[in-house]
Amino acid sequence: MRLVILLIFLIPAFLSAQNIPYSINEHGYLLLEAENLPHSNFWEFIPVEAGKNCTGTGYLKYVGPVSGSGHGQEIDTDGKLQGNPQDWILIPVEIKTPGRYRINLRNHHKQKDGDNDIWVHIKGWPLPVRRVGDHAVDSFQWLTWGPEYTYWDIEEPGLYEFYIAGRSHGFGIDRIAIYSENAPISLLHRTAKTDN
Ligand SMILES: [Ca+2]
Repeated sequence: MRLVILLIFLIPAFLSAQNIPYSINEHGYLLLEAENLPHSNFWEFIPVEAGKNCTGTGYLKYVGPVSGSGHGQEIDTDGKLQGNPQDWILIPVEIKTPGRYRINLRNHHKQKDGDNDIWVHIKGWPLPVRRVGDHAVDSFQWLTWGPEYTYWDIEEPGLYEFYIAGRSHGFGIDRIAIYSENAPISLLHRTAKTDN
């Protein structure tokens, strides 16, 4: 009986720790709070502060090693700057409708430059890996550069493991959007309760 009671408590905890495949909704997008995803200790959970325009319970800030060195490395043609896959934020997504997919990050950082970018890619997808970023200071907003030239033309339905790999210290991720190019972006942004 004790074992049964123990399992009743442990099974939900076990399941919630799994990174199960996510689905693209009927409008063509997926929206996640970054802090709900499994992450290594290269990512620090920062709880939401009163008055801050952050959604969910907070955000994840990258505190791991710095990779790449500034301008001239908008792309990683060798795929060697993403570090260990165990430190990536992984988002497994079931894609049912082929098409062009993009990723956007509602982010936070404190400098105009130096802590303002990050790598995004799909596991096993051909190189290069591209970096995306933002120039806003101490605010929560979607990326200001990167999504326009970072996309994946997915031709076959299946499971695709999108990932985010740290690049600069202090880059925080509040929300993650993965969406079909055909998804109405205005609808995507309205779903954030305090969006900008
Ligand atoms: Ca969040």
